Amino acid sequence: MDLIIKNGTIVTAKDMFKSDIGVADGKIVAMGTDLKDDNAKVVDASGKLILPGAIDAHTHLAMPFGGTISADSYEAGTRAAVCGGVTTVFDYPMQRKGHGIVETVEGRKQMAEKEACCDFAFHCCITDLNDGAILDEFKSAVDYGVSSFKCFFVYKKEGMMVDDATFVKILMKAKESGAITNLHAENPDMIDLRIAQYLKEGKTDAWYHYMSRPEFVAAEADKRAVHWAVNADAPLYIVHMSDKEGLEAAVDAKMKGSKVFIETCPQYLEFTCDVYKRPDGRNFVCSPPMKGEESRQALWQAIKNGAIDTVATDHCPFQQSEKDWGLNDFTKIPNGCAGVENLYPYMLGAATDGIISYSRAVELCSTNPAKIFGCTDKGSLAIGKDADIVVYDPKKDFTISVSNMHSDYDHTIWEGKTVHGYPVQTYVRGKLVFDDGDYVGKAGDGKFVKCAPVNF
Ligand code: DUC
Ligand code: ZN
Ligand code: ZN
Repeated sequence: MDLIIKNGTIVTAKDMFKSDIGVADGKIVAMGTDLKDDNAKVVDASGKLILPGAIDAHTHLAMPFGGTISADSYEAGTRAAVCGGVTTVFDYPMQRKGHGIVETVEGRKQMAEKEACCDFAFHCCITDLNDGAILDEFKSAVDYGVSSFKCFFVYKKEGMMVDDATFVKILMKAKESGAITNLHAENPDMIDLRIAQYLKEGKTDAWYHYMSRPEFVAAEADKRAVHWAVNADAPLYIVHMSDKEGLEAAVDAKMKGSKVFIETCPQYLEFTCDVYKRPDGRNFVCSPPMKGEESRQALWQAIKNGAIDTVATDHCPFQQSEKDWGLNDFTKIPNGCAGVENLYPYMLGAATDGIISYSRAVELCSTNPAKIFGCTDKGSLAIGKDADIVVYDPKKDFTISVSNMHSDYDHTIWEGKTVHGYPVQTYVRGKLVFDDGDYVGKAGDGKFVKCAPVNF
């Protein structure tokens, strides 16, 4: 063996137990007590929890958006990821009119192969069916290793929105091809109507970002998406769920047996729309925006009772100077916030605080995303799985600040937040990449994760 992590407590989505863990050639090869091998490096993890690396199922790295490019490259974003215990990210390449899926993803894959510090997979955003050719390509995309496609109900002017007919075609073809459809659900016409009204009235500060897309604007789209998925009998994954009414509709469909999966993000669990009243409110501008306290509570309830399937970040940071474009006009603020380094500490911190169990945090951040998106080698600590391992110290408190993060952005919405418990080591396929506060890996360590076809 190359590595033995001894005396720790293993956490799976189901239980926790004392065990050593042995690694060879990037895989977990042994679990049990008193593992020995004179050739192996031995790490004493007494008092620590041993977790599967998190899978952040939602990032936008180096994404052209809002008149600029998101501030974290594949290198910076994945460097930050491993320093927060994330060992795989799912990024979102954007297919455009006239271009194919594999062609689009291949370009991003080549960029990531050079830069990535953790493993990476892709969901491909579909913005145009190219007269049906894109639907015909779904099967080859799945064979290539991309088994999820994303649609936007918003971003009409940006040429990213799909209409209902296109959405239903994608839902059905994805199902037939062994893929799942992801959706960003907000109602674009209501947003445009409300923005126009607020700008006309001279209401231009960040609060009106929230006011132009409040709860009912997301809820209509959540319900419409669920309606079409139920009727098409096709799997649907709603990204960044933020509102109570939409959540309830999705949970209702799920309870009745439909394959509706729900993702939320730490920012919707931590903050409410009140952040948009702060002097730095523009820094919290992302879409969908944070909602009211009732929604925040409902999301936590669904985290606790099992109704939410995954927590991911929608990591899409922009620099302060870019956020400042919207000082006098909220529509000019590039949408997105940082989060990839905070995901696992935040959810595990909720476990340390007794709000959820460690197993539930692992299920939400690792085991479920692996299952839903066909990462067959990842998502749990078991013999034969990739040795993506996080050593977590439940006693180490950590106060988040831009100065102790490992991204390229220059501010964070998480500034000053203290989490109880923190990762102390991260291994990607057996290689130590984060050690006691320091990044110790190198760009290019990360590998493309070929996702298996998914069948629900
Ligand atoms: N929302 C964001 O805030 N940023 C990136 C894309 C998105 O849908
Ligand atoms: Zn989105
Ligand atoms: Zn997103």
